[in-house]
Amino acid sequence: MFEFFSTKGFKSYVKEARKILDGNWTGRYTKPSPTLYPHQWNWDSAFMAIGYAHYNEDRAIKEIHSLFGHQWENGMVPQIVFNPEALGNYFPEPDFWQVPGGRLTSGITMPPLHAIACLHIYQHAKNRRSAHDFLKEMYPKLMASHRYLYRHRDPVKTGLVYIRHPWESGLDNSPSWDCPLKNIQVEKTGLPAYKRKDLAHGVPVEQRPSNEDYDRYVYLVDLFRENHYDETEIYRQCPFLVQDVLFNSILCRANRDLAEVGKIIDQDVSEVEEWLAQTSRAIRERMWSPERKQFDPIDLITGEQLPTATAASFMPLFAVAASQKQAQLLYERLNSVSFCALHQGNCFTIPNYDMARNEFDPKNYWRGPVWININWMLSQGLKSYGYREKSDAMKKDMIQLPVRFGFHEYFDSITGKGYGSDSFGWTSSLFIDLVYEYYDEDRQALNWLGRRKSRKLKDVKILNEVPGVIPSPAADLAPKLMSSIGELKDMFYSMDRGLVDYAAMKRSEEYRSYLESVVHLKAFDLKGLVTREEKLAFWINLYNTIVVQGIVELGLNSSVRGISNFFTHIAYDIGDYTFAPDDIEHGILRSNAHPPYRMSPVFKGRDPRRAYMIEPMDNRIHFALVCGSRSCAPIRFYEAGAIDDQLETATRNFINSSEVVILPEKNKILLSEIFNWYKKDFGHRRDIFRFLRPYLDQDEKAEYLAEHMDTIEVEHLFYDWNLNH
Ligand code: 9WN
Repeated sequence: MFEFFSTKGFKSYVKEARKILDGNWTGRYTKPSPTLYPHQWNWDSAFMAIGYAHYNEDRAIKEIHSLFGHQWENGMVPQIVFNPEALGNYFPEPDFWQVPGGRLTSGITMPPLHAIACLHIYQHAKNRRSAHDFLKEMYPKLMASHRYLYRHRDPVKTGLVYIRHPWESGLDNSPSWDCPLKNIQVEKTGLPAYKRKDLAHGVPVEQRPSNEDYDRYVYLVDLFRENHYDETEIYRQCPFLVQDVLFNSILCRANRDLAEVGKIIDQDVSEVEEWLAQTSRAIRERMWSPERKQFDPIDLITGEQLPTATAASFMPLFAVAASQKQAQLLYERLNSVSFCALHQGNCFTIPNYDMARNEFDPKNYWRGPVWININWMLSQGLKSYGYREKSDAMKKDMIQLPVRFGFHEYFDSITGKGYGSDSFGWTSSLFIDLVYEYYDEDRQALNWLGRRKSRKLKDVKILNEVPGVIPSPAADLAPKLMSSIGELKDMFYSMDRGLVDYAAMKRSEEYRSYLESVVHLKAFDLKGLVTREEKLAFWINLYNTIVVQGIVELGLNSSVRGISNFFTHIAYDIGDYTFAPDDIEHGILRSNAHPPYRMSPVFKGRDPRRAYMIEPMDNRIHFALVCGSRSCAPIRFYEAGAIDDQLETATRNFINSSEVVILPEKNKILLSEIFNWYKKDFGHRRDIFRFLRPYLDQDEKAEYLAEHMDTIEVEHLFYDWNLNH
């Protein structure tokens, strides 16, 4: 296996993302989308600034300034700042809100992400001095916005603030609000006349909130308007008052960052620290549901928790408010089939709603699709608690979604298809942030490998030596080994949680007995393998076996990237010779072809192992080896008698997975890096297309490829180094 962490190719997508942001930029703020959302939105602006911070500090600062330029006297930062030049295309606009003083804003707020964005701007600033001035200017405004929340949205001092409209949550039609909204009795005749405008921009109705939802949204706005936006009155009368997990978690994290901001500019931060302590305690103690082992919002009208199954309930990870024990339980749920586990096929990172529930809808807005902003926050939260592998896998998925499917508002959690608006602001800006961070981590990883030589195995580590066990010949050794590996997988790998308990595996009796059988490879007579089929099955199985054993022995966390020379420095002694995974792959199975980016073949000169090369090579082996791609077929036992069918199936599965994506609308085909690394085996573009053709499901995309073989643009996807289990 060839190991190279490739980031090439993203630059063009970063360019595309920047172009989208340029297109949505109005000179003062960035529209969330070109037509659906023409005004300035509260938390969108924070997400935009986070992306801009990497390459256009000035714009990041202007974005925040523009929003806070419309902060209310009571400190509230409004959900929408309307652009007078863009009125007429959105509902509701100022004529409907009628907020005091004729302000051009809505009369509600949104999750307070701005302290987080301001700190991020400062941390990435090239011009530290002007960023310092920016923090000085923003600090009192941010303080006023948090003070507003604690004063007006937590009147009985619980440490948790309430939202009074689903739009304030940012997740408008989240299933979490079904119950409290249903409790609002709306008489159609009592509602002011209104016309939805969100359905006039080409987004299908099934991807947007329902009319029943809109009636209630309007009902609540009407109530605020009638009460002249008086918070005390609204608190008395509003039928929707919810302490939301996402809102409070963001506030908690924003307090943390605001305290940091205050310290940078030498302020007394005791008030913020008090808020931080109160809210994180209240999240931990009052929002936690011990029975459901999750965080749930609290409905202040009924006084009850609202049992939910949305991604918002994991948000205390982002706040760093969950205890270690709570975080572990959250992780187990988050990394399960309900929310797309590591290595699980047919899903893309965390959807907004439990995929196992009846109400789950992969297309409808906040009722199932994947949202980049939610995943961005959760991946940071997971990293803070040490769930690095999951956090990294999420980052890759977040990068891959727009690369494969475009810069959409949200994505189908099963197919990845983009929905809602295209050219979406925060998808573009957070993509930029992720790629910048990814490049950075990549650079650090490479430096780290260079510096820390100890993570390289110095000598070849023979994995089939057990003191006291004498090798003896056995003809059915290979099938025995595979069934023994299968047993280990059944016992120690949990598919729904995506976890492998390597430590327990290593301690187990089953592993000991597996080790004892692998010793006998030393007495195995390779000449006993006569037919091409026998040889193929034997070597593929052996390759897959040694990789799994290598991971267990070296204590790697299911990714071979933990050791820089993994594929050359673990080996089995077989008969008179030693074989590392690279010897098996490139020497035997690829007929001694050069490993990619290496100058010489693995068997040099008269290496006697050349006698076992399989010629001609069968390029389908690439889809049968434990290749590290989550879309690979699971490790299976290959049998000489069925090897051709099995390789056909493995190839077909791979080619129809997300490793080969045809995008007719972009005249592009995205191909796994495997086709790039192994040009020697697959040839160049036309040869690759010819190879793909018989395997591709016969649909319009396959037809498109057949008709555009000469003009279609090829791009390569980056490689996921997590093992396929
Ligand atoms: C209402 C702008 C906003 C996001 C929200 C998202 C959606 C508005 C709408 O669009 O809400 O605020 O009209 O649907 O739910 O999170 O900020 O992108």
